[in-house]
Amino acid sequence: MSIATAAASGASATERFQADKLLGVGETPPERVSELAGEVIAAIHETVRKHQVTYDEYNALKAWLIGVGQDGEWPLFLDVWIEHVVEEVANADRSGSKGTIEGPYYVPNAPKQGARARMPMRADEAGTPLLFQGQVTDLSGAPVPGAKIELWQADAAGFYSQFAPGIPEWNLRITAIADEEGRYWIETIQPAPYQIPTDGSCGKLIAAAGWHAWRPAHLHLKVSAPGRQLITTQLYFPGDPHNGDDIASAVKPELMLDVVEGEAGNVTTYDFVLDPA
Ligand code: MBD
Ligand code: FE
Repeated sequence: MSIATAAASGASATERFQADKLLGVGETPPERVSELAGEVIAAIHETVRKHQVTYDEYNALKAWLIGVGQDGEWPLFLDVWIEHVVEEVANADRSGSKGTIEGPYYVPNAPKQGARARMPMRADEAGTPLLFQGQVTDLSGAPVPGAKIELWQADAAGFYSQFAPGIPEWNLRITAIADEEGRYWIETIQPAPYQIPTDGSCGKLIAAAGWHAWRPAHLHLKVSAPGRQLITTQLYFPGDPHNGDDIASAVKPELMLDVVEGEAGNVTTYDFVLDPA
């Protein structure tokens, strides 16, 4: 049986990033590169002086940085510890739904369904059934017909398809198209909290620093429509022990779901408001 390893999921995340994210990225002007790289390097010098960093510590850092690359964990490291501030800056001017980080496990072009949809899942998929429903509107409250809702999530063991072994390719990944009133209903299951792999370099940093390795359970979304700004976000479940100390700092109060327990499973309603493009 194949088991989930940091190196395998890291390699997949690195390949995914190289395939999807580098197209159409323009060249950064040299003045900008010089300013940004120069300040980051100067901040490191400052830390070395302030804390009188030794050669042993410098070599430990060097070994760790090499290991992050060898494990393919740069996507994980950057999205857990850096992306939330990039998102904060990028989305500061929006008035519609709150965004948060994308993370390393998005895959474009998940199977398309209509407004009444069921996540691709295994016949015996574990986890509490969850009906995730809502409506997409614009800033004036007018429905956005045919809005595209991309939803991806971990399974009830905390693993993502295409990044952990033995899971069907599109498991718990979907592109749903809202109806004429911007409404959607997606049957899924409640995801489990996500633990940063303990056997890779990010896990080693976490252990060496005495931090915890957890993200609270979450749904990932990209919601979009022609003439509107795409929003990338996540939604969280009340009562999760890590809602208050997400290692990726990606929880916001506006992103907390209200989950109602029913006979056939749980139901949650979340409406999205899209900013104009
Ligand atoms: C995840 O599931 C995630 O969403 C982020 C941001 C980082 C690591 C794992
Ligand atoms: Fe995630």
